[in-house]
Amino acid sequence: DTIEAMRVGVISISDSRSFDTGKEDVSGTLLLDLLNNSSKLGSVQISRYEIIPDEYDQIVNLLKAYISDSDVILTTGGTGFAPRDITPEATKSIIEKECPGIVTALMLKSLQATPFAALSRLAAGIVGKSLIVNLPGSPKAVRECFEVLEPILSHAVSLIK
Ligand code: MTE
Ligand code: CU1
Repeated sequence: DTIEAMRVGVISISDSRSFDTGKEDVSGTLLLDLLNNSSKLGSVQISRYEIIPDEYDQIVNLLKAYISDSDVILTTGGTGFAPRDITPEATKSIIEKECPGIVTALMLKSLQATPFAALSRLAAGIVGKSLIVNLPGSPKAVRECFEVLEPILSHAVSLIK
């Protein structure tokens, strides 16, 4: 597959984690940790990492900015049913090709872990040469979903490029 390092951007989307609440970004840092220590992913380079509130325009603008230097963009949070959860809508507004197989794989795995997985509306798609995947906000969900992505990401990236 790919010889160069896979460039991965991470966006943590959460009001409570972004405003100065003193709340740590556990899910975002866990995701960075999983990416940096994966034996299956091959060489990974974290291109960017940011924490932003559940604001539609901020999410869209940041996703657009990440596209230029990320092969994969992983978001965590804002996929649920709460009024301010709009990560999937912001993601869908810019994706050119939907990736329902990734969504199905994540949902299948997640539903095996908890029936509450049905409450995530996560999306996945391709924009230009970048793959965007939404993950739910909890560290547990991040861990479970990462297991699904780990074996497929480098092949996905090699096809997009
Ligand atoms: N998916 C997995 N794999 N594991 C989980 O524990 N939690 C669910 C769901 N998806 C969960 C999961 C719960 S409780 C919610 S409310 C939704 O994700 C939405 O989470 P979010 O709004 O933080 O994105
Ligand atoms: Cu929940």
